[in-house]
Amino acid sequence: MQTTKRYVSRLTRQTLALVLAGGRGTRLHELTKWRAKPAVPFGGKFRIIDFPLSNCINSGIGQVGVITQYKSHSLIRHIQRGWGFLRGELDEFVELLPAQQRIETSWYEGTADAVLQNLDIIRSHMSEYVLILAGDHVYKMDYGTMLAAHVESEADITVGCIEVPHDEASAFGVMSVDDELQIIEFSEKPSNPKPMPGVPGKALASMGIYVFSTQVLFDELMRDHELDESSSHDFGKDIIPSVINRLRVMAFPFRDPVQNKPAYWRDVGTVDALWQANLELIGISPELNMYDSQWPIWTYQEQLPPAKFVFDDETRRGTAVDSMVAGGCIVSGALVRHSLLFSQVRVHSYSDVRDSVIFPDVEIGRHCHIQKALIDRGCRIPDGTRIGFDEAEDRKRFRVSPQGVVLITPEMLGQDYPHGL
Ligand code: ADQ
Ligand code: ADP
Repeated sequence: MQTTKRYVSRLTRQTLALVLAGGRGTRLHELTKWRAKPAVPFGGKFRIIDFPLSNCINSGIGQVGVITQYKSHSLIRHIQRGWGFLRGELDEFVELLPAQQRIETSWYEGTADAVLQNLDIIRSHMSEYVLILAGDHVYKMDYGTMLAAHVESEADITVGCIEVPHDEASAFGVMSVDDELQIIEFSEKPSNPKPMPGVPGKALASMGIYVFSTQVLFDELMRDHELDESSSHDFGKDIIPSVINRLRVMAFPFRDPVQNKPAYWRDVGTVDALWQANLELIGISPELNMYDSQWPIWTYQEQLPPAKFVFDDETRRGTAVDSMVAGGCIVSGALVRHSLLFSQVRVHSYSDVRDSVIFPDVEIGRHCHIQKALIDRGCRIPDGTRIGFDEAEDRKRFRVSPQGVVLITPEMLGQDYPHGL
């Protein structure tokens, strides 16, 4: 494959990326009551959408539109504040494309409709390729290699794919491919997913990311639009299954080029998955390396002082171990173990926090004992609170996930959500 740097950078410059960031992500329950899933905090100082956006910038794709719809306030604020550093004079931008009834009076229906409603904007960019991305997955991917594969294989559409455990496959679009990697079958969220030939425990899942040659995208969106009632106007449900017999639709397996295995890719769509993916980061050598200077994850960050640990002679505490602690945190007279503290978290004397993920601006009072919790932004945990020790007690006030993670939001504590959630 012709993946010389110059060749790939010519392709990335001819590409417009559209990040679909309008979905709610209902399986995150109260965490997405007031924010879209792509705006959910991740990794101590990021939000989920920073991953696909950083992938675009690091891949050399400077023209990016973010299509928003559901509860987009915090997402819009984050992007306006954090992603304005691109150089407009070099035609680099992250542009917000809110649902705005551009074509008809309806709001966005499915994902394809969300793109269709921005057709005139896409047309005005005159790019050769359009890369459609989901805004709600955590991964580091060079889209340049996917674009190169699209061009080399003379595809009309290329779908990013990854191997997933067979018993989880019915949550995805599942495909079968021929020797050349052309997709010959595609079913969206099948109840009986087909295993990969020769690999019974795995299925080949769509990552929900697509390269379209621009004219193909226009033609297919218009064709789908005309179907009206018989289509839900969704890429996974309608467009991809309807084109595989007519067009050349190729699969692009997302693999780790160094370790030659399926790459790190997480749909942190449930409370358990979100808690676990965050805590994995504090392991000794996590699969997702955020300390990689070759592939920085960009974000909006406030100017904050360093984390502070105040040792208290009486409690003999004031530390965090086996943990990650973001800027602006103060742990005073307390012990934090195997936990991830986002920015500006305060943990007060005599308290003990373990196996927990604490979102920004949380205050944990004195004499609190907290384990296996996910605490949402802005919660003020009253002195003496115990969480994670008595499931029946926890269930009365909070949400307990199938794997026993206790989710706590300001509303559950009778408190207001902070501004800029
Ligand atoms: P799902 O993840 O179920 O399946 P969907 O809920 O449509 O697909 O979300 C895809 C992306 O679009 C998300 O980033 C979401 O935020 C966004 N989105 C959803 N509705 C939107 C709207 N109306 N406006 C703007 N953005 C919107 C898809 C594919 C599967 C594939 C999985 C991989 O359909 O084939 O396997 O992604 O996770
Ligand atoms: P406790 O954790 O025992 O309830 P405090 O809330 O008073 O006690 O905080 C303990 C320590 O945290 C303080 O002595 C101080 O060193 C530090 N601290 C608290 N707030 C700030 C602040 N705004 N700036 C700098 N340090 C602070």
